[in-house]
Amino acid sequence: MAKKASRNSEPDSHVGNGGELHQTNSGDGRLTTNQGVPVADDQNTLTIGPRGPQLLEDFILREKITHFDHERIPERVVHARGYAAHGYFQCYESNADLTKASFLQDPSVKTPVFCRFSTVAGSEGSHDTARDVRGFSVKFYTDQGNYDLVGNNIPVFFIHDAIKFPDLIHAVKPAPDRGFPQAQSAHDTFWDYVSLTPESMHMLMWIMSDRAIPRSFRMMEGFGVHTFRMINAEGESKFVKFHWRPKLGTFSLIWDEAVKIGGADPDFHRRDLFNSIAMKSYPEWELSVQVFTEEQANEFDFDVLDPTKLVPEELVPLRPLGKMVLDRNVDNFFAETEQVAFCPSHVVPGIDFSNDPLLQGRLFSYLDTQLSRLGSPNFHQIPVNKPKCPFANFQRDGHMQMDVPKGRVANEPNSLDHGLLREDPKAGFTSFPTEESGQKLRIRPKSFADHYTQARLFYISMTEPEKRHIAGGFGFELGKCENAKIRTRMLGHLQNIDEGLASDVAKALGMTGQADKIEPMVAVGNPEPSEALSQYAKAPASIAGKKIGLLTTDGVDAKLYKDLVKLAKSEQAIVEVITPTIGAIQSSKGDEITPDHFLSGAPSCLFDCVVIAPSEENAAMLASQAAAVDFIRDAFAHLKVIGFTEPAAELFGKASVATDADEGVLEISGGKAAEFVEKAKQHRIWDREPSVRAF
Ligand code: HDE
Repeated sequence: MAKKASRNSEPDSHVGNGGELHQTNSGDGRLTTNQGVPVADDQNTLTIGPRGPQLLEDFILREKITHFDHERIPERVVHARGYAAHGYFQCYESNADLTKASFLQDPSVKTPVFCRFSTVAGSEGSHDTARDVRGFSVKFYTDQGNYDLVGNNIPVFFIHDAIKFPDLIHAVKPAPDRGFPQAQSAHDTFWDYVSLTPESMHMLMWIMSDRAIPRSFRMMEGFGVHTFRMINAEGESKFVKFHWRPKLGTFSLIWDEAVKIGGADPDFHRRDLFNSIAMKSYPEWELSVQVFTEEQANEFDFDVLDPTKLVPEELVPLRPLGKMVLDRNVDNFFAETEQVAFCPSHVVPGIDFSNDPLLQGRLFSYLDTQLSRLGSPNFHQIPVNKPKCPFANFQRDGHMQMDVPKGRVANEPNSLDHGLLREDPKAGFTSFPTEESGQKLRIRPKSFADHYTQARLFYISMTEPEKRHIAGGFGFELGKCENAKIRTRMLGHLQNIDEGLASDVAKALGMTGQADKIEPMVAVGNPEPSEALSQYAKAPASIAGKKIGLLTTDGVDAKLYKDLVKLAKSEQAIVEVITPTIGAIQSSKGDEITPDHFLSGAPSCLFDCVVIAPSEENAAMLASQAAAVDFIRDAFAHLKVIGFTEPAAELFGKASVATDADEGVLEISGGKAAEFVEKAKQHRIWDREPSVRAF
């Protein structure tokens, strides 16, 4: 019996209708104006005669067009391009010893969350795979109010002080005269700025590493970056650093792959998140904290208030708090993902700030930006921003007031409303009473002066492929700088970080021996490597959450197809079928298979590992397609595991890839699909890399 395999890559609707936020425009199915007037004709404007002039009195036309004219709001000045989902957070056990934050007390409670991932520099319509930091923002709707943990996928930042942020962002955004380049740091203004700002060096190492080109939001770590405080019911405070760890492991793209995906599927990351939630393969992260006292912090050889520094896990291990699961796509991108307003100042009792100067500046900036972006101090009334616990105060009026507050009184204290709303000195938010004294100064603490030791720590903690990619990243970006002075200045900084790295980058640029001499303000330390900083030293051997691309034709080997689908399912991965055209094909047993992609729309960069298995009859036709040749060539250059069946040999010849090139190219005819899947768990064949690119 012919079975029909359906496409699994593009669910046309998503599961888990939010319900609460979802509204149709009219209750009874009739199309109406915004005033509720039923519309008789929504296709034709009111005119005098069939070919005559239009009438200004057409309120239906004017309402529709006016609303359309005002559909856009300012995009976020940074993190404009983002994607989000709903889910929940659940702690593993009570953390009452550490914090009184209510959502961290009871493991039976699921706290709703809304989580938005973003790139920083690109505008809303830019592509997902740009080299950039990724935002990692989580809004916890706790029963003590909303808590926003607004972090990044990199644990440090470029600058010490918020006063520098506009300059940093102006430097990375398109140049003001010409309006390009878009979503890129590979240009003169960025590298000029950071090379004149040595505190950026540690962050630059992360940005040039694979961390800045994640494989998926689902495979990305997150960090709170700053040092925060947690306070327990006894009023004791500890410092904490927040970490999110993805259950699937942390994986990245190869730079050439990221560039090609940018063209082939600019929505690569958002599609990946949407589809995996729609298929009920819910992404999950573990939230942990590093906990330390002020006394411990005083012993570290860096300042925990300096956001360009991390606390190595060898110094303070991670304490797991709980897990976040994202299990529901948004119902409406604009209403939820665009209108969500995160503010680091949204904290709850039990969580407090440190004096990190960057954090302090952020506490002002986010509330301010929501006022211009969303246009009103009532943005907390937008459903996605609204607390899910009761909230009430005497704030009134303003643009777009959605509530109808009742009563004569809008002031506090008062004796007229029978004392309905009162402060709660016991359970209300109180700031940790730190002792503060000193002169009023505009000055940088000396304890922030070491710009190179942790940059070195990061570099020496990388595996060989990760080191190569960092050198390649610097080479590519600096190669795009027209001004040679910027390149020699950056080479000078790199020499202070690691001589080997500086020499590799100089080689990549063809500028050996041309580094400036840059004197560090304090002696650069010689730290021990920290394995936790490397992605690949701790990568799980797994294809969970990944995609196998099966390039095939009519007549595909039925057993191979079936085996691959079955194996993938058991490993929580998926198979997507690519054929020269998009119409249904038949397997060798006559089963009908609807392909997920047609060849020229699905280059191999969109998949984690690939199988090339044309039928005997169609092998020559496939070998005549340039896109099929590129498919193999790129898969090989992107270090992927490639499985093939015998008829694919001609295609390999055209791509100049030997069928026995290395352990990652496997003949899998005759029921050997399991061998392919086992090998694909390695993710990439790193040993292949030196043979396909210098850096
Ligand atoms: Fe942000 N940042 N930022 N930032 N940031 C914004 O707020 C700002 C910084 C981060 O998904 C803006 O609502 C200043 C560090 C994320 O909606 C704005 C400084 C970290 C998001 C703003 C920083 C972040 C933003 C723009 C230096 C990691 C996206 C739109 C003091 C810990 C939130 C908006 C979302 C967004 C200001 C530095 C993370 C303008 C002034 C460090 C994830 O308010």
